[in-house]
Amino acid sequence: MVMLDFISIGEVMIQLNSLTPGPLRYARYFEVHVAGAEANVMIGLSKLGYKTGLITRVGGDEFGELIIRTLRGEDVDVSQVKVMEDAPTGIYFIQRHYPIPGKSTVFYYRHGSAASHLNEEDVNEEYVKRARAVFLTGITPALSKSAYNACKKLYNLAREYKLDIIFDTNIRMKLWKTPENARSGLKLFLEGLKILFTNKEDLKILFPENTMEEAVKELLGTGIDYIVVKMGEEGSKAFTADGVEIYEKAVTMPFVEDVIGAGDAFDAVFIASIYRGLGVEKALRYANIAGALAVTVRGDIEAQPTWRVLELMDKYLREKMEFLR
Ligand code: KDG
Repeated sequence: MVMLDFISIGEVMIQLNSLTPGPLRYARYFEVHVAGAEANVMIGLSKLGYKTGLITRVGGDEFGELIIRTLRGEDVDVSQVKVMEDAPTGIYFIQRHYPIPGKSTVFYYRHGSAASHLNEEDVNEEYVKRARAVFLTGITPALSKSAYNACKKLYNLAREYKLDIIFDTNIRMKLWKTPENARSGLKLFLEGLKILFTNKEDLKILFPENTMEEAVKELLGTGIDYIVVKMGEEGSKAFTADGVEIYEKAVTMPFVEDVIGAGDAFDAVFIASIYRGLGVEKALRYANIAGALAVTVRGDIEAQPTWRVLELMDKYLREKMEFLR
């Protein structure tokens, strides 16, 4: 069995991204992409030289075939991908720049999809124990009770075998339905983490009584090494167990095509940079660059950077700052 650096569990879908901005009722052309938060992060890490794998289910249809080919093409291990003949591959649509210019809205058609049937049997102990780290998000546990149990098994195995656990809260209210469901569903996954990615809105759902600073303090108390709060156009903050707090301004791009997937590109680069020993400041800087690059294209994975692109962009942005000074 292969030895992998990072593994994850989650749904990969076909993304139908409207070619024209504005309300979908007027959209006539959609572009096909392959995306899903956990797959996006595995692909992002793969582009940065890490060996990754994904546990998932796809339908026995053409879309499932496309997903498997895409994962393979991006060098993500697909040995734990099951093809289900009696359930479809999930799809979703993206509406861009409406109602708010610069923002996108997601419409899911994933209920009853193959990946919503993920269950504990899909999590193979032999596969998990060979990995170095496990990446989980708050999306997969919201897909169904059985998918929740699969995530719980993966999380518990990771703890048992002392693998690093990285979690992105990624609360999708369209899936959880109520903040209470999200809060009670996700509490279990917040202990013993190496890295926690979150945002202000998710922290408010998870810790309704606390300010962001109080929530971060409480989480750091559970032994998390790094907490990263992604704030979109406002930049991002990283907090470490040894008391370091860093703020990095967002990198603004001259145009925005589609913001969906920026957070995943951010995660992949932050994780890769930490594991490469670049330090938290550089990790945050590179992650912001990756998030900014992701919004310049439709699709989540297409603009994810290599190290060379990160170095180039970093240099370009610094020179631009010097020039403007
Ligand atoms: O982070 C981007 C993802 O949210 C998007 O690609 C779709 O995976 C997705 C989801 O479940 O929302």
